[in-house]
Amino acid sequence: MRALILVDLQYDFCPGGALGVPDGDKTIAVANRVIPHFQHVVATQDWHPRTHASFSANNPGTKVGEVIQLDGAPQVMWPVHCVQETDGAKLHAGIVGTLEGIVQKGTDSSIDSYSGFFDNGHKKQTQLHQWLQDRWIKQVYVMGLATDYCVKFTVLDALKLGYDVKLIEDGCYAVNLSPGDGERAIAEMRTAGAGIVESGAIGA
Ligand code: VGL
Ligand code: ZN
Repeated sequence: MRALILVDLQYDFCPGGALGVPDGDKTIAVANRVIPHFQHVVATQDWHPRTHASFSANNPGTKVGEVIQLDGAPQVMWPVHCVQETDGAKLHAGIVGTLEGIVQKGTDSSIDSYSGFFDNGHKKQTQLHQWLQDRWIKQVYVMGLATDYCVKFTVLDALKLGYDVKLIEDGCYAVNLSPGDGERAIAEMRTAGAGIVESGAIGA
């Protein structure tokens, strides 16, 4: 059994949003093209308390894009984004079809969570692995925002958990804090064992 994982297709990651990814809204048409090919579709949702430690605004003296040490690990300072219950945190309403599952992440204010499976410290799991296990899913197709953060870490964790993973390359866009981050992320996912596919090649 296979599933489609839609990563963080939220307004704050689309152009005009708090952490707008260039062309991020182009993922929606890709999602709508591939959704009908999957029996199981699950979306992740970045869902932060306003006090979240990844926000530059909560770390006085820092600037957006800067990397600080947070509990001994590097942490990028982000603009305030995907705050629980705000419009920017909503999944894009242009997604057509039913999402069987929604997995929220980044809900602990003290630690960031790029992956849909674990927080960045790998201390706590979300329900995503169990959700997939409950449905006998062995293969996951992953697309969404952003290539160089949440998509990358979701793919790498899925591989570590033993899933056969396909990245839908044209369904992903990158933040590119440094030019080339998106390309490097794709290379890293490929090296780790992910298959790289285009949405047009996905059939029943
Ligand atoms: C993301 C930065 C901060 C993402 C989430 O969805 O890639 N990036 N929070
Ligand atoms: Zn976030």
